This record gives sequence, structure tokens and C-alpha cells, in this order.
Amino acid sequence: MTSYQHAKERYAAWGLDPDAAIAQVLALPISLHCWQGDDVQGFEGGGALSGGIAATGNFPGRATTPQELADDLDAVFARCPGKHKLNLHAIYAVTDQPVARDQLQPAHFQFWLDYAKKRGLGVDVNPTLFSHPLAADGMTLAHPDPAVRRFWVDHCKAMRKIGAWFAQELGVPCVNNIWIPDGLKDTPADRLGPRARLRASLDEILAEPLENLIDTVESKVFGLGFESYTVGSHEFYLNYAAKTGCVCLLDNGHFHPTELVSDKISSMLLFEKNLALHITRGVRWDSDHVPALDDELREIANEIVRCDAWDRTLIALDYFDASIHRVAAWVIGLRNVRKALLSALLLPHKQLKALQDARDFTRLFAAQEELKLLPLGAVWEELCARSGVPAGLDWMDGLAVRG
Ligand code: RNT
Ligand code: ZN
Repeated sequence: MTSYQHAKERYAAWGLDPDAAIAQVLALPISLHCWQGDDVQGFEGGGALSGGIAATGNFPGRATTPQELADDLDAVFARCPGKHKLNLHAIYAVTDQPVARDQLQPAHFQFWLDYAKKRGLGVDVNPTLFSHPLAADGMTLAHPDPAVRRFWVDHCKAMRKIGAWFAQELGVPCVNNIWIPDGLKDTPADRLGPRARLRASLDEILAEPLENLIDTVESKVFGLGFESYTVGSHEFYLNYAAKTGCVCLLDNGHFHPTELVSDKISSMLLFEKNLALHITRGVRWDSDHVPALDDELREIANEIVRCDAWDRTLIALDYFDASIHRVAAWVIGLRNVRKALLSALLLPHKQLKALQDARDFTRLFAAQEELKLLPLGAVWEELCARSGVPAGLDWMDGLAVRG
């Protein structure tokens, strides 16, 4: 008997079907963030990353050209099972001459359209509201200067058009995610003003309905150098999304360390059709470590399954680690998210819920702990085999370090 056949029997005893779980998990698109490949540098040639985020480490070989980034993305997709999308930031436009961000056009993303078409990928987009002279003082859409706000509003509008173009060209809806760094290092004298300006900016950006474009807004609790106040807080966007119909995006690195996104998913989904996620791993002050297959990642996946949200959750990755091989970092995180989803499908949620409802907490706890050691590894190996990617550490073979 193969180890997979053995695993199937073990899961069958709990009423679970690994074959069905494998098929389901492979069909779910995960949006891969292009910015892990080059430490969020992009191709504007501007240099320093700003906005209170940082990629730390000095592992050699970061991608420095569009072709290098495309090659590295291919190296990731070849090592990761399942369906993917490509998630692009505005600063990854490929242009002959420098183009101001408020002037960006679909043509500036032709390189990526060709890339995505060839590989059958959908594309998601993000306006880039950091690493720019007009974001240097830490305010963009909430800036007190109307001229600065105008620039960023126009940039966001341009990216929505580009997102709609990708959707149209590829026949796959595009997620356009707005994240702004805006905040203050020290105690504000006015919290309301910046939030009112952010609201007005968003209203203008999102005014025009665009087909097959899904607008999401991403909150944050604090950033480096923005320790005391973040304009786009969770409450701000929760209310904004509820009033306007755009989608809240929860980045699980953007909350206090004991506050868990897994606990928020059910509350979001009771009231909204869709939920968007940035999957990452927060470690103390950093919100962007590579996801490990840890308890919280598994619990996030469990909630997606339990809340019947498989088709309503938009999953994207968001981390940047320059301390280890960048392609490997991408692969490890992406494979872990897929593993977590597989593990979530291979839990007897109905039976566990019944134990909770029957107030049989002893048996519930005992079952939860026993289930942890079911042979998930054998099912993962089978999943990898079926999609033609290495199951074990063999995926590290042939990982070059660019010299
Ligand atoms: C920053 C946010 C945001 C960025 C990307 C680059 O804290 O998580 O999503 O990581 O837009
Ligand atoms: Zn994020």
C-alpha cells in the first residue's frame, strides 16, 4: 500500500476525501506579489524604499531588470502547485522613458500582459503610494496640500484603468488594492482631518465603476516612523467599505500581535460578500516575514473553509525578505499557504462544530489534538506529484544565485 493510500484510509475514517481536497485546493488562485523578487524596488530607478516598510538582509542576486524578475517568477511558478495570479505594483511598469505615476497607461504594462497571457495567469494591481518625493513626508491621499492629494488621486485612478485593462485583456477579474502609508510618528494634533481627506480622496478615486475591477482597501496599525497614528486604520476602512461597497483587505501582519485575523474573518463575511487577504507573518515590529506553516496560517485557512468562503476570499501574498534566497522565500511562503488550505480541507469541521454545539469541550479538544497528526504530508506529496512539482526539498535543486 502506498503512503497516499494509507493516508486516504485514515482520512476516510473521519469522513474526509483527500482526492477531492487536492482537486479543490489546486483550483484556488493565489495571487503572487511581484515585489518579493527585488526588495520592493521596482523599475523607476528611484532607489530607497519608503512608507514605513523595509526589506532587511543582504542576500545576493535580487532581480534588477524586468526580464530577471520574470525569470525569477517563472522559477517560483515551476516549484509551486496550483493556480496563480500575478500581483503587480505600479512601480513595476516597464517603460523606455521615466513616466510620472499619475500618467501611467496600460501600454506601460504591456510587458506584464504578455507575460501573464503566455502563462494563463490573471493579474492584480496596486497603486504605489510610497518611495516617491511626493510621499516623502509620510502623507499621500490624506495630505493637507491639495496638489499632493491630486497627484496621488490621479495615480490611483490611472491604476484602476490599468487594472480594468488587464481584466479585459485576460478575461480574469482584477483586484486593485489601495494601501497608503499615511501616518504620524508622534502624537497627532488632529486625527479627524487626515481621515476626512482620505475619505474624500477615496470617494473621488472610486467614483467611476469599472467592469471586472475589484477595489480593495488595506488597513494597518502602525509603520516604521509612523508609530503613533495611521490614517487608514482598520476601523476607518471597515466603515468605508461598509458604506461604499469596496472590499476590506486584511493583512495579517497589520494588527497588534495578539489580535488574530483568523478571528476576524467570520465577522467580515457575515456582513460582506467578499474578503481580501494579504498573507504574511508578523514578527514583533515587522509585518512582512515569509509565512511559515504555523498555527495562525492554518487557522486562517480553517476559517475560509468553515465560513464557506472558499469562493469569496481573494488571497494574495505580501512579504519581502532579503536575508535568504529571494526565490526560495517566495516558494516557501507560497507552498505553505497552499499546504494550510489543504490542511483546512482535511479537517472534519462538521463533526467538530457538533461537539462545540453539544458543549462537549473535552472531546472537541481531544479530537483537535489527534487530528494534528493525521498524515497530511502524504496527501501534500500526492498533490505535488499530480501537479508536476517536486514534493520534498527537491524544489531547491537548480536554484541559482545571480552573480
Ligand atoms: C504595507 C502593506 C502593503 C505593502 C505592499 C508593498 O505594510 O502590507 O500591502 O506591503 O503594497
Ligand atoms: Zn499588505
